Amino acid sequence: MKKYFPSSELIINEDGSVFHLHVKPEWLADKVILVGDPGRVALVASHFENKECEVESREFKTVTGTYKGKRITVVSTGIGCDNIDIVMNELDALANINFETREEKDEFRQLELVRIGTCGGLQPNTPVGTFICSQKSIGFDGLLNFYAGRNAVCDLPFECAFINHMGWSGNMCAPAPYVIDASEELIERIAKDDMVRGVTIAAGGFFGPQGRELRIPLADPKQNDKIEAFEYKGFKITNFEMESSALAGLSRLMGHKAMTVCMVIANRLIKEANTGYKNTIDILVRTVLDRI
Ligand code: R1P
Ligand code: URA
Repeated sequence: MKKYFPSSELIINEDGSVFHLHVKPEWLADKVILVGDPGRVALVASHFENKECEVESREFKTVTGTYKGKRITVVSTGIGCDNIDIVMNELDALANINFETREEKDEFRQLELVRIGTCGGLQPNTPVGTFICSQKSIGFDGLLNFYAGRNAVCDLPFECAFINHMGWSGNMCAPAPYVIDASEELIERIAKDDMVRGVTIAAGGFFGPQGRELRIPLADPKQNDKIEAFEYKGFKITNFEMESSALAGLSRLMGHKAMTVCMVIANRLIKEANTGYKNTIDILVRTVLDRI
């Protein structure tokens, strides 16, 4: 029996587009670039030879076009793993659910998703300007815990080692961090050997969860010192951003390929930041467009 999705579960707008993204099934390419900032969609699309659709709703802006003969969709997700839940489920529905019958399609269509973002670097080898691809992501967000199969796709020994190292229990562990790998095939093809391969913490906020203290003290003042010192089987934690864990986790559960690559705009170790990054992130955009 085919799975059927009623209108309360998969909301389709009157024009046949999916609820939040406002994208119609025929507009979705197999290759998808995700960016946080809606303004970054125009930057990616400025390299397209042609645009076949352009749509915007809330923080979700989408353009599908062609780059050197490759059909690519670029979508902005806004900030945070909660938005990744929306974007990934709606993209997967566009690819793998028939919007006329509301049934799962017979043949699975696999998407290739690359997130291009910005991040905070945590190590001496991640100064401002470094491109870090998230080989593993540590999700502080808890999103994946709501889906069956979470344990089968996560690196459970790594999770234990990290929690033990942090000495966290109770509220600091709720939800428990989950550790998830990006697509190895995409990393080989896109990160090649000119990007740092790292372990990324996808934090549930920009300030406290990333150890930034303004007026309110942190629950664990030693959090970032411990994160910077953590090492497990040769892996060290390289950077903070806010979406890679949910992207890698949901992609694994759904059967898609995904990876995140971010440009470092603040190095937390040496306390430097670059707010003029909007001009330089284009180098990363062009590199990903060439390799996707
Ligand atoms: C925080 O400033 C935002 O920047 C990073 C974080 O993941 C978070 O979304 O990525 P983007 O530049 O893609 O938004
Ligand atoms: N994005 C983040 O999430 N953290 C940083 O420090 C910089 C960009």
